[in-house]
Amino acid sequence: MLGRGWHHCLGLCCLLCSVGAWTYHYSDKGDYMWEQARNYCQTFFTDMVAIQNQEEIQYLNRSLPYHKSYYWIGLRKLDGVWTWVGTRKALTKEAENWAQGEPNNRRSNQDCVEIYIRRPQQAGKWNDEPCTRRKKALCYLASCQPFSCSQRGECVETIGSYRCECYPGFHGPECEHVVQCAKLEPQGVSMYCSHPYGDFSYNSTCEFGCHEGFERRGAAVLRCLPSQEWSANTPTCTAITCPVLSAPAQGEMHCSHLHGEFTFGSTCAFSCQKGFALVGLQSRESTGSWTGNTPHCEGRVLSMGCSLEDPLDPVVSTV
Ligand SMILES: *[C@@H]1O[C@H](CO)[C@@H](O)[C@H](O)[C@H]1NC(C)=O
Ligand SMILES: *[C@@H]1O[C@H](CO)[C@@H](O)[C@H](O)[C@H]1NC(C)=O
Ligand SMILES: [Ca+2]
Repeated sequence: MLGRGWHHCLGLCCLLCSVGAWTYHYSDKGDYMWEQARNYCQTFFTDMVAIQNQEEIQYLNRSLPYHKSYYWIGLRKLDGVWTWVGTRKALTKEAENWAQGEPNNRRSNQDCVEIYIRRPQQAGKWNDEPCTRRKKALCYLASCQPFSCSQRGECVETIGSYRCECYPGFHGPECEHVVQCAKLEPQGVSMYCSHPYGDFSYNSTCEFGCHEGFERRGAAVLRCLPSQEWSANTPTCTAITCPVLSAPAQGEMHCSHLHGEFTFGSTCAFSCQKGFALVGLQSRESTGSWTGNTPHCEGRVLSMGCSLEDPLDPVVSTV
């Protein structure tokens, strides 16, 4: 179930192995004092074994050969406290696995811990021993490697293997997948996106802009969140509105609205009733604001010479 097995190892020693998993190893050539044993483990493997649970103890007891001086583990007394040397964490009451009557600290110099492998009594239990005794080094090699979990999650060692705790935005056994957000295809809005992990994926950011004469309604920047949602709704661009114009007195106004009533792109043309002359611009345009001023209509007085400004549009004098 744990995927462990015996394998041929091309190492210094033939060892307990398993593939793609946390593996146990021991020094089959020599016996070492505790410090030397730790050094051996750290040199050739990851560190000395830190016993995690009964299952692990049973596994070691079942798999390792009997050795009369037994095996060192990575537990030792530091400032009077039993400490797992790999993590520097104190031994908890629940994790204790002492043999009967241990730790007895006989002759007050028993600061290191051995595990009784295949001992006729108390097999799998611990005993405190002087650190200068010579025993086999019991080491483990971590399954987690620097590139495990695609470097997008925490790699957590387990007995037979490892598991990935992916950072937000990533998923999959090796955190190989990235969260996808909906593809953005805004209309009439200019968009510039950067995609650090893939198109419209986690942490993609899109900036929005509007064409001249238009203004943005909504967020300027959207980010794809771990929840697969965008951080805000897509903004829209609306034509800038201008003040409403009205026809001059005695005149008329005809407007064309490209994008909306009296907005950017609107054009208004002015004319006067018969008998009145337009003074000022014939049309005004919205380029975000209105060009010019509204013209006005002036009553036209016909002189004796009757010089008509517009011969095609004779003006009847009201005078
Ligand atoms: C340890 O191994 C011995 C010998 O194989 C066995 O008799 C004993 O039950 C085992 N103890 C534990 C705790 O696994
Ligand atoms: C995602 O973006 C946020 C905000 O810019 C940043 O703090 C975070 O480190 C990024 N995460 C990854 C995994 O790139
Ligand atoms: Ca003891």
